[in-house]
Amino acid sequence: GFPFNNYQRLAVFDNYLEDVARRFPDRVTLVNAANSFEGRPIKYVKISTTNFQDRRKPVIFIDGGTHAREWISPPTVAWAIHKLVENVTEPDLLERFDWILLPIVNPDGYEFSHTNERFWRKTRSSTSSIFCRGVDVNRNYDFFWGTSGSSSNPCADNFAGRMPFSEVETRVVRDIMNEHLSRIALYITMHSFGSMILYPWGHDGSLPPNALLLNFVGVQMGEAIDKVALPHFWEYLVGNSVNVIGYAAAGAAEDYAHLIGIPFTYTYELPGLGSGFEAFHLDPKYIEQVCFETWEGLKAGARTAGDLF
Ligand code: 0X9
Ligand code: ZN
Repeated sequence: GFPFNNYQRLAVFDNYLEDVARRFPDRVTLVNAANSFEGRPIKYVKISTTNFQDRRKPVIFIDGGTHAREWISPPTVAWAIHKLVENVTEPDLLERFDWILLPIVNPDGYEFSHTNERFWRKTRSSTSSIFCRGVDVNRNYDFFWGTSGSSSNPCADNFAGRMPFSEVETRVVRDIMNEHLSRIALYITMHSFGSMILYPWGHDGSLPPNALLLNFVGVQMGEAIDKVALPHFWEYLVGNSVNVIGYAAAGAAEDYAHLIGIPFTYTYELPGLGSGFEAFHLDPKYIEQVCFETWEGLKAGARTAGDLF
């Protein structure tokens, strides 16, 4: 199984996806979506107990590792794979849904945060500056691109890129959304930190027409997590992105997903302890707990969104 006792390099995630695909061929399909800027394969799995190609069931799509330094994110996606394939305790989740699980959207940045700069956030693509690399994937979607909370300076951590979808990493997520658009009931992108569940619109804080339902599903998820969370973790806050996190940011994944028609779309800000950059580095002794409690949220989200879809 996957080693949840410590943070792992990209190769461990890649090997895990390959391993489960090999061991459970009737349930898991491994996809090598594209190569990152530096040539690393961006891998994801499709999980279905019937036949993914039948297109009969609603899809739950979860990604992680968009921001390189948010190391607690990828293991929560690996945990979901583990619970749907290796350690199935709730078969209804497989009977009702097909799943798409993409643990590391930004493999170049993730590796760079291990080898060079622990708090690297962006991709590693070349820019118009010879000194600065990388684009913020969560500013690179075509949703009010380049407006609030974004920079046109390639040296900034929130650089939106030279145009929408300039990054292959962003395009991989976009293409998954579009390929399965009509049946994706729930899209969640895993970030850290802050113990928050955020929903659209994140560029200006206005609310989409289904905000009441977005909030309802969000609260179900937050409460499911809080029920099993450690006492010294913060309680989850659920609400509109701008309202809850306190700043507007255009070009983000959950907004783009909702714009193109996915009804339930959220950014999770997973727990962090401490302040400033150190909060991105949650003590590895908490990885299992965060994975476990986050899975409670995901299950509640899938079931509630599934009922409403
Ligand atoms: O700023 C972000 O991209 C996210 N926070 S993080 O600290 N993980 O970088 C929040 C994104 C919230 N969603 C929208 N603004 N739509
Ligand atoms: Zn993030």
